Amino acid sequence: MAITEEQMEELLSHYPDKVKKNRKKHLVQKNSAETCQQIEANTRTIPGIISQRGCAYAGCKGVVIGPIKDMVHIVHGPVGCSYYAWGTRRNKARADDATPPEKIFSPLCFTTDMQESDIVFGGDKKLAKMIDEVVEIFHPQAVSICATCPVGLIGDDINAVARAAEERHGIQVLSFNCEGYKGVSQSAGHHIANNNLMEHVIGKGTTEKNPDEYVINILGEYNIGGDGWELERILADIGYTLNCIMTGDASYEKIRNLHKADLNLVQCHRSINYIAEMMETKYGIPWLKVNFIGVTATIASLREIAQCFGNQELIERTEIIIARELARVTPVLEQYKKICQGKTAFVFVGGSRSHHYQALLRDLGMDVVVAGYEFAHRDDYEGRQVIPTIKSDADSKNIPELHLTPDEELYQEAHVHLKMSKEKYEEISSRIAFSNYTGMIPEMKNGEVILDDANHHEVEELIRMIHPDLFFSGVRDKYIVHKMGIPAKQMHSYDYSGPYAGFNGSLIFAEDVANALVTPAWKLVTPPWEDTNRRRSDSNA
Ligand code: CFM
Repeated sequence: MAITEEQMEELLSHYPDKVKKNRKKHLVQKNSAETCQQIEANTRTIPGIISQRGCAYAGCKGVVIGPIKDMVHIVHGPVGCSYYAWGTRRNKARADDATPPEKIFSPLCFTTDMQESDIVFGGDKKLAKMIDEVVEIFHPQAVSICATCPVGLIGDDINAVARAAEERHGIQVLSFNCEGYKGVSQSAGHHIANNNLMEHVIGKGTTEKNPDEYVINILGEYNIGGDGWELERILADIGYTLNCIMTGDASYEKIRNLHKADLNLVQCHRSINYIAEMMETKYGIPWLKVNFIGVTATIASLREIAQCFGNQELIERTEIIIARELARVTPVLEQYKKICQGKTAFVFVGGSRSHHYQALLRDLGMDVVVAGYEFAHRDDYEGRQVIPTIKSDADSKNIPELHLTPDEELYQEAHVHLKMSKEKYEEISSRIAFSNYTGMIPEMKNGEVILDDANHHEVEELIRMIHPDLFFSGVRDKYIVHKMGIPAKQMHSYDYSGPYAGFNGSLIFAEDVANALVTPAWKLVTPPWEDTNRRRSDSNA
């Protein structure tokens, strides 16, 4: 059910003129007749509007750094920044040959718990003492320090503290100046984390190349609800060596050896595209955008990966695994599809899932009538070809771009990484789009709405106008939508469910969605727009 032009107008009509003008640029209705529709993104949220975004610290510590399991991640700041970011993302980790259970620190919460006296007299001594304690008690492989807002305001030199601690303890201590205000959203924190890891960790492991044949990394996969483990299962069955999933269930040593892969797969483009790009410049490793959410998308990605290596045996093995998995999941999915077919969804998540989950919802016969991102950039909506045209403002200039050059020892051309002739690589590149992402908008259907940096008002109005059958978003708006009589699924941590990736993930997702659609609970709720008594009392108030 497409939304009308009048409804779009009504949605914005509540704003003062200046705000209306601004928000209009963040709201696009898909028009298939236009080849490249532009949206405004990654700009500062209008003060006073409560949006769904997080902060730079959330993107650095919470998203990219936090899942590295055998490092201790110290949050330098008041206790709330650490406590409220603790464990909520469900990035799972488990022990393995290299990481015994006592070396898994990612579920724990470490903070300097800055007090007023630290703000007045400086918190650096407290931080240094805490690193000493952490090393003595936990013996981590490495330590990270993530700064929250007050640290930047009072000017604690966390880099100097980190350097001194490295000398005292002989392990790496990484410092991230990811103060919450460093950007317009958590996206700034991704970039800060990417830069620091690239400069100081990646490539510092052994320099020998992995001798296995098809060595891959998955970048931007954080093992939420165990997603990464399902991908590991499928890829290992096909015959790939998974060098590292970054950073879901990753160890420090694996990140140091990230450069040992032949090919980088990029799942979440938003949070990790900087590393994919920088590794291509420095090591020559090609990267491929994939999507492992949904059966159709997973199959298409698996076929593309096999094509990248151009090996017939690998291509055949891929088909065998696809056939095996399809035989198992299709009959079950068909049953769920009977419930889901024709239903509509509104998907509003961070910076990549609103695109990825459209593939899975389409598998189930559902339409996504509104899709939006909290903090994506224009390239995530429109495709990477727009990157040179994106205007950088004061906020985006806040984070330095690293200018890397090819590594003298480790750089190899892409065809050498993929173990093929230059001619063959060129032939494959004409079919496979390496180093590219086409974005979300091109895949959406006419009339569907694309929404950037939504706020509560817009979410509520859109829900009221289009009455989707399901709402996928975060915990901040989930309960409001519940109260409007519509089931809402938490798409960041999957509530308590998952994995949702790959073949097994599709089954679990389909079951969760079907359950949400058929549960009678929603029929027992009277949505406010249908409750005439309530309407009257509201207007009397
Ligand atoms: Fe990438 Fe993510 Fe996402 Fe993201 Fe996030 Fe997340 Fe997300 Mo929550 S890295 S952009 S900063 S896919 S935590 S695992 S679900 S907002 S859409």
